[in-house]
Amino acid sequence: MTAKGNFELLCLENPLLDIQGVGDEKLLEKYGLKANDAILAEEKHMGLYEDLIQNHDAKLIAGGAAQNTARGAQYILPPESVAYIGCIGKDKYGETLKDICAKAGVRVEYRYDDEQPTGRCGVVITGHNRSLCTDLAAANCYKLDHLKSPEIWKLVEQAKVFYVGGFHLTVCVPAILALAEEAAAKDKLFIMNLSAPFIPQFFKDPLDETAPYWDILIGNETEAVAYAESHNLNTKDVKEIAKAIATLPKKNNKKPRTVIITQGTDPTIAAIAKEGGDVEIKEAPVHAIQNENINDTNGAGDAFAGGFVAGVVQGKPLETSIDMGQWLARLSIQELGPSYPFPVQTY
Ligand code: 26A
Repeated sequence: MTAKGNFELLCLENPLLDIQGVGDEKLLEKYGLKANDAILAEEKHMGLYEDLIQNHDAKLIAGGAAQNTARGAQYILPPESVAYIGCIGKDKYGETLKDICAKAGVRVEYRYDDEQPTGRCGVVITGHNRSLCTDLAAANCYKLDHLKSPEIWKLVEQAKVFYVGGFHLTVCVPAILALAEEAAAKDKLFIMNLSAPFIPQFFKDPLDETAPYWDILIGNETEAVAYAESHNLNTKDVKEIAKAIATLPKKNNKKPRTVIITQGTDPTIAAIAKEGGDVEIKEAPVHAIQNENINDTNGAGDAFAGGFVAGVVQGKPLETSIDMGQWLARLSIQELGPSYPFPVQTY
């Protein structure tokens, strides 16, 4: 008999269908996109999705950052370990997402919106960069009521670790805080991801509201620098930024905070707060992957988070969890979009 999980990990964020195609400088320019960025779509971006499908041989793939992370964690953990919550529309794209998550073994509990279609993310690949342009639609309609419904709240109570994408700060802060409070009250683990530079830049207040609850914060180097800028930390040094975040006031003082900052192929930084205000810094090298083996980097950060969180759920030492993140990111980079290889490989 194979061991089964008990939905220890609960993830919340924005379920999206990725519409991913290979583009060029001209396509980026046409829609005013940066080569490596993640933004919310405005009116001027609405033609991008059809453009990708018609002219760039775009593929439809499951996306949504934390949904990618949920599938990644479940890739490693025993069956029935991971549940995921978000909002989709009553349409074909939504059913596609549901099917892909079911195949990945993730239990999804979507809220279905009556009016909005399932959200989509236009992904423009140029070389090793990816530009993400998201039309949230139904994903923007997640409601606290859904989380608080008896059936879903049971899953919340059952979970031991919560993972929330920072992208959800644009959607439903009360739901994030409800999970954060549950974690703090019952000494569970609350993990957040900074998700994109625009989150600390333009959603600073809701981000800061969640900060006291972060047991673990994950981000990359550009997000860390954006955080430092919006919080006037006067440094671009990733270690200094990680230290500053690690020592922010904390709600649950039984758990010291850890901050993990990835830096592409440069070493991953971990800042671990110690009692008395000290911070320990660790560095973990990335196992580089040969250029010709790279498919695309869409979802690499989500995969890192998936592997890392799986390690955390299994109670592995920090170094091992980081290595599991790097391992899964390396696998995902070799696949099309935020996907993981089949047959399943073991860490
Ligand atoms: C609110 N925004 C902008 C978003 C996203 C997002 N997921 C949630 N909310 N913008 C892009 N993504 C997802 O990020 C993954 C790559 O890291 C994309 O769907 C893509 O799968």
